[in-house]
Amino acid sequence: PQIFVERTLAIIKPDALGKAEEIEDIILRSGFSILQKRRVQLTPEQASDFYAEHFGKLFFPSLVAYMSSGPVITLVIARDKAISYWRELIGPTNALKARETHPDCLRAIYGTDDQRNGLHGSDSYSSAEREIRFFFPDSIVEPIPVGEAARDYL
Ligand code: DGI
Repeated sequence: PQIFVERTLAIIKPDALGKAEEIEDIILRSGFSILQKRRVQLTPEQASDFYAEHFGKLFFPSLVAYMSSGPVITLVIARDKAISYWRELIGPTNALKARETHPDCLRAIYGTDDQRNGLHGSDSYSSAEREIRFFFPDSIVEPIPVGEAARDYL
């Protein structure tokens, strides 16, 4: 089968920033390459733009306040099936529930509750495209087919 190196956007959120090195280590040990990395202090306006799909929801103002409460680290990470694999690794949105159902996932380990869940991952190809461009405007987003030579290792 043709293998694609897919990219996704990961964010280490303000509450998990102190564990960034540990988390980056886990990312690398899970078969991802880290292609780009930026430490960013989001303004409330930028956080609102990033989470625009949630505008109008009850938790929106507090989500924006949280995401702009301190620096975050944004990473473009890549491997085959990166989008779904990273979502699986971070686990369910609510870190408290995740501790019961998926105790090994990163949100269970580094998150606190339904808002402060430590990590973000794009949930689809179209959000990965938008979110990578949001932080890395010059970045290539399209999956890269791995060359013929790689087939010898399959
Ligand atoms: O894609 P996810 O981050 O897993 O989840 P999402 O896109 O539904 O929500 C985006 C973020 O908004 C999520 O990481 C944490 C926050 N959030 C989601 N649902 C709730 C919430 N925050 C609060 N306080 N309450 C919620 O029900």
